[in-house]
Amino acid sequence: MKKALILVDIQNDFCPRGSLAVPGGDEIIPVVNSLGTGFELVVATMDWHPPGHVSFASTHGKNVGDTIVAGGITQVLWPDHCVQNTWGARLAPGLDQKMIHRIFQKGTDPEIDSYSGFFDNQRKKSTGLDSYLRNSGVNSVYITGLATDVCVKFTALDAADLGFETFVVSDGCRGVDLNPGDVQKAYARMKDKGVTILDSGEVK
Ligand code: VGL
Ligand code: ZN
Repeated sequence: MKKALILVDIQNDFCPRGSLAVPGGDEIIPVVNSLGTGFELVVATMDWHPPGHVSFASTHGKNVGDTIVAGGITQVLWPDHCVQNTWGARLAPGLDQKMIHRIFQKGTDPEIDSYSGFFDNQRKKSTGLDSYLRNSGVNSVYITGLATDVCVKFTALDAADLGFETFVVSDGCRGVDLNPGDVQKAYARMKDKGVTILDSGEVK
């Protein structure tokens, strides 16, 4: 049994002063830092968009929260966020970066968004996270990060689909709740998929 800790998008733009601030996003940092000490393998994903990305409302002259169809799938439009090589895209300063063995960038294709840390939303390309975990002998993954109802959710659903025993550490996550109830629905959907939701105190 080898386990890995996955840190999803713990970046400035998802923390309180960021452009897509997740309420209480920075509160997960001490939880994640202390959790990391119990893991042999820690990986991180980073939302890493080029300017003018398809997921930005500004790219289309539309409002945040509007939807468009792009590449045959529905795309929710967000404020500009996690633009490559900007402050907002950096990992949150309080995060203990020494524990991170490898970083996987996602959302780099200007035309395709990527919520999951494993695949883009059209499932065309892999980030390499799946093969990295497999080659490292990992069979169970513990997921933390931002945001519960977006990237954490899709990362957990893909992990379960790929056959990893999948845990989401709830006090190591915070959600956007763009529509109130999204976080609750996300947890219900993850549980349906066989994902275990637990508290950091329960991680063995
Ligand atoms: C995310 C919205 C847009 C996330 C990324 O990391 O949860 N949410 N891009
Ligand atoms: Zn994004």
